[in-house]
Amino acid sequence: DYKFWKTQPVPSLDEKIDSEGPIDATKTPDDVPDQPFPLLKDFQWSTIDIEADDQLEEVYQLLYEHYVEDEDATFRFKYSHEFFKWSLKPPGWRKEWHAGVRIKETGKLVAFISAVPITLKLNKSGKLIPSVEINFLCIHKKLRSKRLAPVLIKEITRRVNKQNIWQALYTAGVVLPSPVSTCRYTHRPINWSKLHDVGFSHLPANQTKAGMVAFYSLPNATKTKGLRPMTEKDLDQVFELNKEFHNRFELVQDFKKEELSHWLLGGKSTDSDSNVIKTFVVENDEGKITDFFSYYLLPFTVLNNPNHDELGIAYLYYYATDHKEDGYKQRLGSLVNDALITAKKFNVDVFNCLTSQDNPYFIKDLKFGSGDGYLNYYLFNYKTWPLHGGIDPQ
Ligand code: YNC
Ligand code: MG
Repeated sequence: DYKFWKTQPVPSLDEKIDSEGPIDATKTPDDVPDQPFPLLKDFQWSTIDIEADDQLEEVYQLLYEHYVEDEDATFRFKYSHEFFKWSLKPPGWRKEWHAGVRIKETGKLVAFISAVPITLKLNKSGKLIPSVEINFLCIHKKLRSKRLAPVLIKEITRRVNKQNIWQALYTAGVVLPSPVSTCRYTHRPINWSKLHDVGFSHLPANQTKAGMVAFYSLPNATKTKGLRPMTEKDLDQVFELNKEFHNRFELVQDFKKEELSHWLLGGKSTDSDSNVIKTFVVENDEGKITDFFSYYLLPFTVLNNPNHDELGIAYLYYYATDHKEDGYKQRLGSLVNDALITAKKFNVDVFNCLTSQDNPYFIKDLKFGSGDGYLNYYLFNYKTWPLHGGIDPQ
């Protein structure tokens, strides 16, 4: 019955939305308590300095052991140090927004939650909303169901409010009051044999393993003329292309140029040598960037398997094209097919995408199959009509 969420500025599940805007009355940072929310006596707050390797390693260990798993506990997300630096240190990041809880006596890190700054844009109203994105909420398995999560959420809210920010975006597999959109995960096997070995993909009746491998095989060379990895020099053009393209969608992140650089090039200033984020552009004969696509790499730990301990996974991220109307859907499809091909080089076993953006246009053709997982998108302290998109492709 959402004892905690009922007390928060979010629409209830049965609420009819008839207006857009903040839910809470306007406040100022001075209205917000200076002191952290109290914890039970054996615990203490600890701001994590992720620029210190040993502290980053503590977050890594906590999430490695205790973060999101699939329903059967066969796989768990495996974030790397580099991934954390990419996702927790975008331009404008703040140290106090990486909040941990430690056991007083031993100093052991047992819980974590993070916020990073983003600007949301609602294209219907044109509103720009200074916000944060909340991620990596994690509590040690032995401390579950003790109502610690609400304390973490209230404390990160306090720290964000102190900076005069009152809205947040977050996603979760669980249903809470109330999703602004829900997307489904889809999966495109790259290395079907391995996916089958670890129990991720099943052999359909009337099929052979060799047949499945053949069905999913991809050429070695990409098809789009002028395709190459993005570099910092492409940033101005990619920025404009992305901005224009994002007008298609109802809720987007409004990027400053240096933010886009961070999210697409991984904070590397000279070239795109990040191991986490891969971005490719298409340059035509006149030197114009006509398209780009990107994906990030986030493996799964395979739990309890004698032959494999890791699964390579790519997630489709941002893309844009200047192709319009007739050629549009086809162009998207061939770009993403090239994304699949480039991903083979990075030991990707499965390529994932959500039913967000215009992904439903190519999901079936490119042999993505619907998964069991859904991802719910939430806004904190902001009411808006349910968004379109996130259509189920099957
Ligand atoms: C969840 N994922 O409903 P009610 S996603 C939010 N997001 O509250 P307890 C969640 N709330 O129903 P546990 C949640 N999961 O009574 C549960 N809840 O109102 C709610 N898993 O607390 C739940 N990471 O401490 C209930 O539960 C209350 O010990 C129960 O801890 C939960 O990062 C959790 O899936 C998820 O580590 C920490 O199970 C734990 O079970 C765990 O008794 C594995 O909590 C890892 C995992 C979640 C990944 C994520 C986004 C989080 C968003 C949080 C909300 C942010 C709001 C905006 C704040 C900033 C505002 C500004 C400005
Ligand atoms: Mg708890």
